[in-house]
Amino acid sequence: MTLAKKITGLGAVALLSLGLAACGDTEEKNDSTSTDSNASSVGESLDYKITGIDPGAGIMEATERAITDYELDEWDLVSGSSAAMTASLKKAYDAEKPIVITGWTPHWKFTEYDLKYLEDPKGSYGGEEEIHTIGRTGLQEDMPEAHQVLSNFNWSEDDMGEVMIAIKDGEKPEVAAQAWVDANPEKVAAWTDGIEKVDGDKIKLAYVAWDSEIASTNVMSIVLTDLGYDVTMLQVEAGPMWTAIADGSADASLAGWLPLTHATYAEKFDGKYEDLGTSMTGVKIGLVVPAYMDITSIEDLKE
Ligand code: PBE
Repeated sequence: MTLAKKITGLGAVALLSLGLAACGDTEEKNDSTSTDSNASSVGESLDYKITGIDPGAGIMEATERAITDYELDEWDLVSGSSAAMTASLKKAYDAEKPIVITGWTPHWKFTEYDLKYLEDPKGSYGGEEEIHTIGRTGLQEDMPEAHQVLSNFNWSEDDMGEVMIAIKDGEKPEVAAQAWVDANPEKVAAWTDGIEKVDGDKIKLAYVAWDSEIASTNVMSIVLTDLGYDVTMLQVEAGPMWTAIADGSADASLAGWLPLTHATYAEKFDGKYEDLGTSMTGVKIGLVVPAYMDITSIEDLKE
């Protein structure tokens, strides 16, 4: 689109600011209001790259499936980490540039930025997901108290959000978790009431460095410590996390996303772990873009 053509579509105020900006800056910059203005499609403007997270995450597998389901042959899913993804998102968002990320709820990014899920008519990302607590076999026998607390554990998206946002704002995870525990004695009591204290028994919680699971695992670590446990938090990748529960090298994890996100892991280790129940319902995974992007469905990435 030429500059002249674009100006015809602009209002007086926009025209004025364009004129003013043109005095001090280059015309070229004025012409690129969002991103690569020469690109004719979202794909082109993004070099056909979806910004992913750690390779073992279930959302990565779901995204590969979406690429197949929607015949997005030109697109690549780029792996990285949760932290790298949010850094890329911030950079794109601040510049009002397009970006497509692998996103999930609950996550503070939806509080921080105006984002939307791309519609998924083919269901590559499933529907409503749940977060499950999983334990090694034999946990109930060996540590009945912890087993009970872990089975009781459930909280809301808002609860998790408080911890996640505090961490995002620079608080140390254990400090943010402690603040939540201190502020919510009745919720903690619902998980621990009637459970006897132990005397320094060692327990290992495996988790992946996803913002949601950093929050939950830090909270549970404090709750179990207060019950007398000697808690180790083991940060690993998703595959090793499920393996650690299955082979008993870790005792439990709060990071099982089911039925779809971790279906491959759950099937692979079927019978080798115990599902201790749901800590949160109505969670979700999918492709997420800034609200200012002019697309609504994964199908729109094909253009
Ligand atoms: N997540 C957060 C994980 C589960 C928790 C959606 C990034 C995943 O995709 O495996």
